Amino acid sequence: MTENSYRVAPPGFTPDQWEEFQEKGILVVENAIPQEDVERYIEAIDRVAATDPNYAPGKDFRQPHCVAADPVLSELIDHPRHVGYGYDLYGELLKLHRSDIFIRPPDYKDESMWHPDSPRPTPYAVFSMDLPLRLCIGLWLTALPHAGMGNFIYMPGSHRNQEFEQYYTHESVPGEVPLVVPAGSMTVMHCGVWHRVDVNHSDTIRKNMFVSYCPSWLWEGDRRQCDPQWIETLNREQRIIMRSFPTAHDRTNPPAEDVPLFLARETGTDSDADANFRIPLRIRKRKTMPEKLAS
Ligand SMILES: O=C(O)CCC(=O)C(=O)O
Repeated sequence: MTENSYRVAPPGFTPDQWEEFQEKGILVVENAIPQEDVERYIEAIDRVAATDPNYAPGKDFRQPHCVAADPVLSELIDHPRHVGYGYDLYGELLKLHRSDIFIRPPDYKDESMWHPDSPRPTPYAVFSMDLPLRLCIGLWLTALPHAGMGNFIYMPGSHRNQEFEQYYTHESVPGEVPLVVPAGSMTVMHCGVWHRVDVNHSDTIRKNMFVSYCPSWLWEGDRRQCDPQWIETLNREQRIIMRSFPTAHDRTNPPAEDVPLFLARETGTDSDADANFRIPLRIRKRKTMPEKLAS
């Protein structure tokens, strides 16, 4: 494969977004998803739910590893609308950590209490204070014009705290923000942001998806290995980002054919300008976006 046949990394954080993300731990991008995609994703969610023996209409539903559950959802693995945010943080070792469908029906009682994303007893922040080791993209497919609709509720700036007085309660906290957004909005969230889920007193069924990314050496959150036949259906970047490896060693040392994942956005090349070109591409260091900003 020649360099030209690799894809350039899709856009990620703008400088303003990166500043806001560092301050609040979350970005809310309204109208990020076109209406036709909102409709396609809702149809796919409904197809997946309809064939799941655990789904009952009117009941709460969560489907992990949803990118493998329907071909329309597989496109979320490397979707240019959001994959660049993950690539900015995890660079050439980007991996899809987990993907979930959520259906929060009327009368949903906030089972999801205040928490940051796992792990909890020894959070990732113990090791990585500034950069999240998980980045969660939220795709909000139902209009949420007010609170009390099973909204996602978060505490801006809380990604800097490993303790939270209301942890594992449903208590309302001064400063909390219920996500009130039009259908087709996207969130980009640091895994350390404390959040909970609101009750749903409306007659609207809230449907959304989470697609999370991490470095490839971190354990994936919703699978061990992927079905090889499903992997065959994916494009090159999707296959790489799923990181479905036969050996644990591959997690830290991906095979040569998986490098580069993407070409650099700024230069269209597979290496940093100041790289050590004596080193084989497979193991040549490449900077992530925060490293580039710092250098
Ligand atoms: O249903 C939701 O909005 C979020 C669920 C949740 O808190 C989580 O998966 O960590």
